[in-house]
Amino acid sequence: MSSNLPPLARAKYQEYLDAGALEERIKKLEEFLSLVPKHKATEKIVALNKSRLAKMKREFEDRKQKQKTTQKIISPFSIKKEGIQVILISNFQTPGVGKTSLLNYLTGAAEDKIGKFTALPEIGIYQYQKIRFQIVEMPSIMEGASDGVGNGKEILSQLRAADLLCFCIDLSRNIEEQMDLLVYELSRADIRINQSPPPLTIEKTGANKIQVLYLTKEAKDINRMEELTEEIKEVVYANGVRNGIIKIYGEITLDNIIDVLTPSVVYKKVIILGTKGDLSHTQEVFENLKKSYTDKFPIILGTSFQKENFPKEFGEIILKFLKKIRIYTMSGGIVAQQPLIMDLSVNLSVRVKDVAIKIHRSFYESFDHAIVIREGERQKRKKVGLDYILKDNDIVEIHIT
Ligand SMILES: Nc1nc2c(ncn2[C@@H]2O[C@H](COP(=O)(O)OP(=O)(O)OP(=O)(O)O)[C@@H](O)[C@H]2O)c(=O)[nH]1
Ligand SMILES: [Mg+2]
Repeated sequence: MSSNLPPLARAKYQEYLDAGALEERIKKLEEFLSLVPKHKATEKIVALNKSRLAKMKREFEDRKQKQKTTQKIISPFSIKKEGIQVILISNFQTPGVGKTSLLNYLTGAAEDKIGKFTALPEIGIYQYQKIRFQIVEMPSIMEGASDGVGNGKEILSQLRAADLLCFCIDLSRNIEEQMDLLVYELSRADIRINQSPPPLTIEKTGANKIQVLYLTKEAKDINRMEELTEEIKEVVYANGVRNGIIKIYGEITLDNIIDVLTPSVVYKKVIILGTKGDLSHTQEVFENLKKSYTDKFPIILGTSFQKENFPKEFGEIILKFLKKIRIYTMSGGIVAQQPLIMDLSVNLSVRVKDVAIKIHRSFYESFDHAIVIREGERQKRKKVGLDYILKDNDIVEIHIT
């Protein structure tokens, strides 16, 4: 153990080494990590032990899963997804931030529940241009939620399945306290906020060694590459991987490696909604909220349900942020009322091919050509092939042979 560590951390490490049961070992190692100061000299120790921790947690989850398979009960916190799922969440220590008010404003589904404590999820459907958004108010989460306090595990597990999360922050109260708790508990539940999955893959192989390959110009430009390669190998090894190829496509950190090795990590889009913007001094607080959090949260909105001040184009904001586009299919000259929602984030573009497959594979297999109608273009109507790149609001008619 390095002499860079404070005595308390060293003592905790010893407790970890002495601990018997897996759960106890996990706990001690987590406590150890929280006691290690974060700087250059401790970076590697932290990464190595995080990797060990991830491995132990995986083993622990596997064991639990095996025990559970026989006794499956449906949790009241688990919501079946319908349309684009948007979850409203807040900090229990700041009650009544206005989630039910927001749910009711968008969906009309909770008039008589405003001002009452929400203990179980409330659901409503918000329609925006024929697109269905399922708005779910989750009970607020408290300190220790990620350890299961206050149904925390069930709530966080539903958050992991959502398309979008809205942190609802009361602007008339301490915003740091509210933000800190949400960010902390989500991070402990392996929910990464507004991050893309890291540009790397880890494949297990038969060969008895760990190989690290830098495959793009950006990856090759990483400075201190040799040192990093050694560190990556150690971290991967500590995670129990003895042979494999690590392919790197861009700039990465050791934490990214651990994330890829941790199957429970999910990447979620999160926006912040400041509420009660009608109360005094909230304008100033809202400005602070924006200033402190824009780096990590590109969308921060100020709202007031008292004054019915809320973006009319909320659906539009969500679609853009989630990189989703609308495609209207046409058949025999009749345009469908409801658009198909296509995901731009997967391949960075949506092609006629993707739409054909989404409608039905047979449209792709027997494809002949497609007609695309696009408003505002000089040539409004075009005959195109499978690889044609589509834009938001395009109308597409697929012809088969
Ligand atoms: N001044 C003001 N009060 C609001 C606003 N939005 C909600 N409130 C009030 O805040 C109280 C709590 O609102 P709820 O919508 O029930 O809050 P919640 O977040 O659902 O609360 P929990 O479910 O208990 O977590 C109610 O009395 C609302 O009328 C607002 O924009 N301005
Ligand atoms: Mg509520």
